[in-house]
Amino acid sequence: MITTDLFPATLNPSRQYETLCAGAVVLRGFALENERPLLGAIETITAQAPFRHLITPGGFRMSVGMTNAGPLGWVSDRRGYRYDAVDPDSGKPWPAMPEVFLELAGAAAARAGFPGFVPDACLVNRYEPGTRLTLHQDRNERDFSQPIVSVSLGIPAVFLFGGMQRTDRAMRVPLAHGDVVVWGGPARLRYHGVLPLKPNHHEALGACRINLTFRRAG
Ligand code: MD6
Ligand code: FE
Repeated sequence: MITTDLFPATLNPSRQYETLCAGAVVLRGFALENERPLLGAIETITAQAPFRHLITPGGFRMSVGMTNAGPLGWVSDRRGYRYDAVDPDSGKPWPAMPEVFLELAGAAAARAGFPGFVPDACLVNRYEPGTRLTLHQDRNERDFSQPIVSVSLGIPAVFLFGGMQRTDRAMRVPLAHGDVVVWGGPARLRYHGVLPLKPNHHEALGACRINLTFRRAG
């Protein structure tokens, strides 16, 4: 093989598609083509439904800032985790799912072997240096046969990718601007999280990482 060092990672065909385990892949740079429209759509969403720090059922303030787009939004409070059609801060429906989000999520899922994915929820997460997400499973969705598509933008992060038990040893997967992780089938309920972000700067987003997580929730 002569491809290894001739191209940047995002252009190198041999590195575009990385399998983490059965059902989970990283598509390097998959979102770069749509960078401008994606960032524009995030501005539109956060103007209507600003990032906020949710309270966990146990009473802790999450360090990740969150908001949503689409028919359903993921929320947490003292009563638990759930999906809701209404933004509890405004009392209004969440901002519409942008067309560029639907296209990107559907294309990434298809590339990973999950054709026909039409998300009804996009959780928008904002991380600043020091922010982390502890190991968890995504299990508030109705249908675990549907995958999850996760888009990383802005400063890099290390994604923790564990097993079916919280105590299983976790892989460390570095994620950069434009990388997309798709997650489904036998991997759908694996524990995962994000290590505390290191101080850094991104030309488009400053000292911030934004993660878009697409689900079929309802
Ligand atoms: C994040 N992601 O990357 C948080 N969940 O900021 C998640 O919690 C996540 O990336 C399920 C599948 C992929 C993910
Ligand atoms: Fe998750």
